[in-house]
Amino acid sequence: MTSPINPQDIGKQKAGAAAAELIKEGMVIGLGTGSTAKRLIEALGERVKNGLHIVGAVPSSDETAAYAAQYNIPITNLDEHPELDIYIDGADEIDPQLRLIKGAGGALLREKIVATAAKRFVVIADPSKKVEQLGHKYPLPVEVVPLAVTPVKNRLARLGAQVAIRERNGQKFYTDSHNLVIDCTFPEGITDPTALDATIHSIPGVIETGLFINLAKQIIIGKPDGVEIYP
Ligand code: ABF
Repeated sequence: MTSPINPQDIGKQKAGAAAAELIKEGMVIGLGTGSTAKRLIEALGERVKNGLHIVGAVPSSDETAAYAAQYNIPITNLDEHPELDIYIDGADEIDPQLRLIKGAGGALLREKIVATAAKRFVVIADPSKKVEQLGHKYPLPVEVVPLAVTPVKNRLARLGAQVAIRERNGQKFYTDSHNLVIDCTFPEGITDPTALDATIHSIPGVIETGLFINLAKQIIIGKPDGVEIYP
């Protein structure tokens, strides 16, 4: 297990550990992606080692699948279990209405599919993720079919976004589903997330956006001295 070295990391660990306690015997769960989700997996792994039996976990990325396997968490999929008891994942930004920007890790499509398959979606985060308005700290990722990336990029720019095709190590970044990601920065922030999401979804070639609206039911914010839970 990674040792927490700063208050933010300790907060992630507290949030992950608190969320692991929500997982009960016999559940089918969804596991998120990112460093906070890794703290959840570690805490859940400890509970599994101590005898907790879960039916299975649907991972939201290949990286999470591999990490969960290291902790002997049984992996399943949405064909075996199309309905999940709970999905727990991190976020990049969380607004007061529990709307989220996700996808800095590039797993937005699978994250949204797994989140919508769950009866309950709980977000885990450190306090830096709370914002008054979405879009000021992180760009909005848009997952796009590679064939359509240039026309979609131009359309997104016409919506007022500063656009960049995501790269990693100097190469185009491909998602687990073999698509590209366009990161969109809106200089004024995102004033109407619902309308923007609908507009972007109407562009042919767009697969998914990192806006998660009306999906999160609860937020667990971890701090060095404990957790805050909303609502
Ligand atoms: C996933 O991991 C993503 O949707 C989000 O981009 C990121 C959060 O990562 P971390 O917990 O490392 O801040 O949840």
